[in-house]
Amino acid sequence: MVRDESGIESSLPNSSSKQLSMNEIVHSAPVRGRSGFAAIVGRPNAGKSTLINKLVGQKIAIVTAKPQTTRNRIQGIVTRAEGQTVFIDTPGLYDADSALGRQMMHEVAAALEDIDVLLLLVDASHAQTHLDELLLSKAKRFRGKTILVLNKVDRVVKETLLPLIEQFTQAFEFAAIVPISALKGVGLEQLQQEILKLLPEGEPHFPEDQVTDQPERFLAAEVIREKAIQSTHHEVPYAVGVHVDKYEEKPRLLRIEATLSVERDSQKKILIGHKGEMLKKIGTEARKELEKMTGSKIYLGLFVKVQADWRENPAKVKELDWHGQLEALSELQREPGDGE
Ligand SMILES: Nc1nc2c(ncn2[C@@H]2O[C@H](COP(=O)(O)OP(=O)(O)OP(=O)(O)O)[C@@H](O)[C@H]2O)c(=O)[nH]1
Ligand SMILES: [Mg+2]
Repeated sequence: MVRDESGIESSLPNSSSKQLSMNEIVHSAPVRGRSGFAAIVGRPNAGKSTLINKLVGQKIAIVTAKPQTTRNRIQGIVTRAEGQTVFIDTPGLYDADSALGRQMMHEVAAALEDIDVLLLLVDASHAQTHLDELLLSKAKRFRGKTILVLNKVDRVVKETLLPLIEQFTQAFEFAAIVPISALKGVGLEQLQQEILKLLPEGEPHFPEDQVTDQPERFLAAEVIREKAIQSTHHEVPYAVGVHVDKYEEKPRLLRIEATLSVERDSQKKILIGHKGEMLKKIGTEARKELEKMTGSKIYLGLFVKVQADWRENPAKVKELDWHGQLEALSELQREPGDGE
């Protein structure tokens, strides 16, 4: 399962974690695998989170049929004999129209910093009359190599795939073009091989059993948000923000309390539902999934509150960003009893 130690520490390179004795230094040949970072960038709903989950082999990012599901960048770490690839899932690219949207696009920009390979993920099953210039501009501005990944080929016939490949080939010099189905797991081995070829030689950045930089309490918030998105319609899915207030690991019980924020009273009513049925459904679905993921018995308490127009408020948007929350938590843990 996802490691739940301080995400800050676990996101540090592990190269100094083991002290070698002189004997080992003399006798063991250095392991020179490949190691680096690959960001997955694409339009909303293209299948970026589905892909990262499939590559990692477990769920670290939530997936829904509705666009704009992912709001923060998340790393998914894949370690194999040939090397380690750190994949970065990102929010889908769109013309941001709110403080939340701008924060999401900032997450994409942050994911592109210091990476080795850019993966442009395109939904090949989506009819495209003209080339996606916003997407291509990311590749044009990126200084490293870009791989074009054509997803959802399980839904596409060859006759539509070939002209699409031709169109992209004319527009940009990709290091490789790889058709895949993230959902069915088709083409993923070829994709991993193409990425590994482009990564520099080096030691892994993370321990080999680590799969993500996202601590469990934030994955819990995301799973709750996934169930809320899947259960609601119209503007409600986009207006929901989830904050975990309490995450207590007792010997036989994991106690989670979380608040779902919406922007209006009408949305609160929908989320709670008739006699509380909607909130109960969301809670039961989230609890069952989290119990499977953690292997623990879970008590899940959910609350709903209205924070008017929170998506337009940069400070409120920041509160829901888990990278920022993590920094605040580690500050809190450092303060008492540090003696410094
Ligand atoms: N048929 C098919 N559906 C897919 C494939 N990959 C993803 N999907 C579906 O596409 C929808 C969106 O998938 P996500 O993984 O959430 O897409 P995303 O790019 O992360 O979306 P945002 O986070 O909103 O940017 C879901 O319903 C997935 O099941 C695929 O290879 N084939
Ligand atoms: Mg996503």
